[in-house]
Amino acid sequence: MSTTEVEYSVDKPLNREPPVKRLVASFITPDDAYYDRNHGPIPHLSADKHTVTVNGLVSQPLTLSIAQLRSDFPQHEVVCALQCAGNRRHTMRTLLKEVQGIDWMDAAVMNCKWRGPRLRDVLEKAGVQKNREGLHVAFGCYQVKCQDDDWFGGSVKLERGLREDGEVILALEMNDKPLPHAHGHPVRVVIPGVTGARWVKWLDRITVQENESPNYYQRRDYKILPPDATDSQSAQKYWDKVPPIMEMPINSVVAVPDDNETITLPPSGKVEVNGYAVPQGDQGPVTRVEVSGDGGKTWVDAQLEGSAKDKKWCWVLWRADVPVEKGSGREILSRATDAGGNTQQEHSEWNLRGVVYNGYGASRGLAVV
Ligand SMILES: Nc1nc2c(c(=O)[nH]1)N[C@H]1C(S)=C(S)[C@@H](COP(=O)(O)O)O[C@H]1N2
Ligand SMILES: [Mo]
Repeated sequence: MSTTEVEYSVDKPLNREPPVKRLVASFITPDDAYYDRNHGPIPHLSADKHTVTVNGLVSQPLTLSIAQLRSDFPQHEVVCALQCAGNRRHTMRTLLKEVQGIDWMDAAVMNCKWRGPRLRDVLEKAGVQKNREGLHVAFGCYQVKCQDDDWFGGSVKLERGLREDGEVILALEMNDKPLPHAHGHPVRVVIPGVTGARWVKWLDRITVQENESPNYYQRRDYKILPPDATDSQSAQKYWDKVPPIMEMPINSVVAVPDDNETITLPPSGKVEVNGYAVPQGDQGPVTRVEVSGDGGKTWVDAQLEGSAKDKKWCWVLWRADVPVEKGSGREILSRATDAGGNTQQEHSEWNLRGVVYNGYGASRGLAVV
């Protein structure tokens, strides 16, 4: 571990997002528009030397090389959105009340093609226990220390990890190339529909166990605390009681125009608006996006672009021509609905860590001239 070459540090990890306009320019997010979210340094691991150990409640513990992960199992491809639970925290903080955490705007999300063996095939090979009820599958990375723990880990219910239509994979490739170092090279977990914190990068351990991952980022972070947890002290009593965030909610954002822009109104009286929308957990795809230029009094249906309509786990990019009156302080809102019938509400409830904000998408402070 001490010999691993690393970039950045425990004290100053790499955390950044692209401009949201650049993000919505492409259905598959290109490598120069990936967001980065790290709780520690980025290790540079060798695909020739790295191994993943599979242990715990399995009859045949395994240690697999990257070559084995590639050649001993069918490779599965899935296109899906990866989102940090802190995406849109800035909106919760400015619209509702101050929260704790990095000031993510609307772009801590990406939509990529991932490829690698299915978790279920790897666990079957390890002889996963037949009575699966109540068990968890935990993912670990012991390569580098993190800010609040000595390692990084997360878990999901074993049933979720094994579901045939759940499409959980151990990704070796992202957008047809080996994973970049910053995004988990040589292997990371991909769990479509589930929050990014469980998509462990630089994966080196998979454990079938009776309890959730004991890691800090499963037990003491990435939870929606109730509103009376108003500071770190009043939060204490809730950490053990509140479940970890798993499935991400229905969401959308307005990317173009961006906040505080000046727009010249075309003769049509309508402004061209673009954004993205993501479905809730496994209830995709997004089936409808509505947009309002008058504070929610009237809504127009957006066109959902490209091939996303039938893709369950993806985001959709959308566009609409929306009537807006001239003046300052104008606002454009968006509201998404998915195949499961989930629809965004105007606001979501405040929580101390500012996670999972999914009120209406919005661009505010527009000057329409
Ligand atoms: N080993 C490890 N895996 C990790 C993290 C981390 O800090 N260390 N961050 C998690 C979080 S909180 C998110 S949102 C995603 C971010 O993935 P990305 O940096 O590829 O965008 O990775 C997850 N996997
Ligand atoms: Mo995250």
